[in-house]
Parts: sequence; C-alpha cells; structure tokens
Amino acid sequence: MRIAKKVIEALNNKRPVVALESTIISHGMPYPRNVETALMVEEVIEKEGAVPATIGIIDGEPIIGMSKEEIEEFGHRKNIKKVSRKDLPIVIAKKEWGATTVATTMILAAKAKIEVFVTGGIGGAHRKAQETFDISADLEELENTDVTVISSGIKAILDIPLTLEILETKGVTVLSYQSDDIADFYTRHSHIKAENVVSSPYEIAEIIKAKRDFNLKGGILVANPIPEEFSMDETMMNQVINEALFEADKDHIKGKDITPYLLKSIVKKTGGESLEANIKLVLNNASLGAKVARELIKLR
Ligand code: PSU
Ligand code: MN
Repeated sequence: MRIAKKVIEALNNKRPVVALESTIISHGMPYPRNVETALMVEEVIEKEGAVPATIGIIDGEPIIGMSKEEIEEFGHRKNIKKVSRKDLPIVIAKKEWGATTVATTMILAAKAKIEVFVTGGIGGAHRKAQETFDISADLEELENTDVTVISSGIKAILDIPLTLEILETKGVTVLSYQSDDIADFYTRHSHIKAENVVSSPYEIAEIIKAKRDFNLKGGILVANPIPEEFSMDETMMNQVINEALFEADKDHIKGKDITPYLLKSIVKKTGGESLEANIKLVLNNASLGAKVARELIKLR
C-alpha cells in the first residue's frame, strides 16, 4: 500500500483525515465533471481543516491519498475495474488499475487507520433482492469494518426499507443527520422514518468513540440528506427511476453493472439535473465528514 506523505504526517500528528472512494469518479459520473467534483471534494475537506485521502488502485498497488494527476487519470482512463472486496486480490495480483467501491475503500481506509470516509450513496439491497439476492457487499463491510461512512443514505434506486432491515440484522449503527426521514440520495424527503436522528458532528463523534471504546466491530452509517435547495422533485424522480429500472431489466443488466448503468441512465433522463444533485450532495457530505473527523480527534 502507498500512503501519501501528507496522510502519514496527519495520522502521526493526530490530525483529522477523511477517506474518499474512486468508483464514484470512474463509474459514477461522466468526465470531466467527475474529476472536477473529486478535486472540489478534497478542497472542501481541506478548508474544514482535515486532510483528504482519495483511495484507488494503480498498477495493483492500493493508493491512500491519490495526487491530483492520479485523480485526473482515474477520471478519463478507460477500463478501470470496479473493485469490490472479492475483486481486490485479483486486481493486486494482476497489477491492474482499480476503482474502489464503498466496501473496498472501507477495507483500505481501515488498514491505513483512517476512521472517517465520505461518499455519495452506499450500495444496498436492490429492488427484488428477495429473489435476485443482489445485495451490495457494502453492507457486509459495514458489518465488519471499523469505518464511519458519511453518505446521503441509501440510493433511491434501491429497496430502502429492505436495506435498513439488513443493516439492522448486521448490527450497523445508522444515524440520520438533522432529518426525521432517512436520506434517499436525490431528494430531501424519503418518507421513511429514521430511527436515530443526530444533530451535530460532535454527537456523531461521541457515538463513534463509544462504539470503538467498547470494541464493537463494524461501521457506522451516517445518512446526510441533500440540502433542500438542491433536492430533486420526488414525483419526477420516482418516474425516472422506474423507467431506468424497467430498461435495465429489458437490457439484461446484472450484477456490478447495474448501479453504474442506472446512475448514467438517470443523468440522461433528467437532462443532467441528477448529476448536479449528486455533486452537491457529495460536497455537502465532505463538509460534514471533515467536521466529524475533527470532533473525533478532539474527543480523543
Ligand atoms: N454512490 C454514488 N456513485 C457511485 C457509487 C455510490 O453516488 O458510483 C458506487 C459506490 O462505490 C458503491 C457502489 O460502493 O456504487 C455500489 O455498487 P454495488 O451496488 O454493485 O455494490
Ligand atoms: Mn450487486
């Protein structure tokens, strides 16, 4: 593993560090907006007084803290593999480039001793997962790996209540940030009640610390809803998502290709509006993640 110098220094000096994933760069957004967003996210984190560490795999080597040039390359290079836990040994052995999903970013962040990780939305149980068993490895990782994931909750393309049931079974602590509804990515109101609402980065840090001090393994999921001013129209989004799901089914899209396919299709159907929302929510998560990382350091 190659850990960037600024990240090593921050960790050694007990300064806050925030991990970032790379699947959102290479499979989640089109070039060049993906690169612009990844760099803006890093800036937001720096402005909040934390050190960003974008994680990806280059020539089989996991990189904790990619350079601007590496992020740029990740943004436009063709055929970068989407790497979940199961793919990690293959990409390392074959010395390939790999974009890390939430699951793999958690694994690598934990190995580097980074406790807070910011993304857009996590993977979860797809609709009809009761029949297809298509449940993201992100949920298994949240069960087992000691990293807090700051996200805009569970993507609306998924089955949110089913995903929450699975998270409960796995003992994953789920916190809704300043919202009675659990965040569903594109819109502010999912109409699905959150069990635990938290009101400040300090409160989140206290809960992380309690989980760690008590040696309870596993992650914490923070669901931070998209700010009201960027929230999309619910009725329109439901329709667009249903159309995209119908077409994915018709085109026999399966497995790891489903999430990138749906995100792309939704961007097209909303005339790019969903991409803007996606960017805004990630930036908002970056700000919260940096604050949580800072509070956590203070508590320790
Ligand atoms: N959220 C986004 N864009 C993305 C993803 C999440 O806003 O591209 C990616 C994450 O890397 C997540 C993955 O881990 O989608 C989930 O894929 P799957 O459902 O195949 O596990
Ligand atoms: Mn899947």
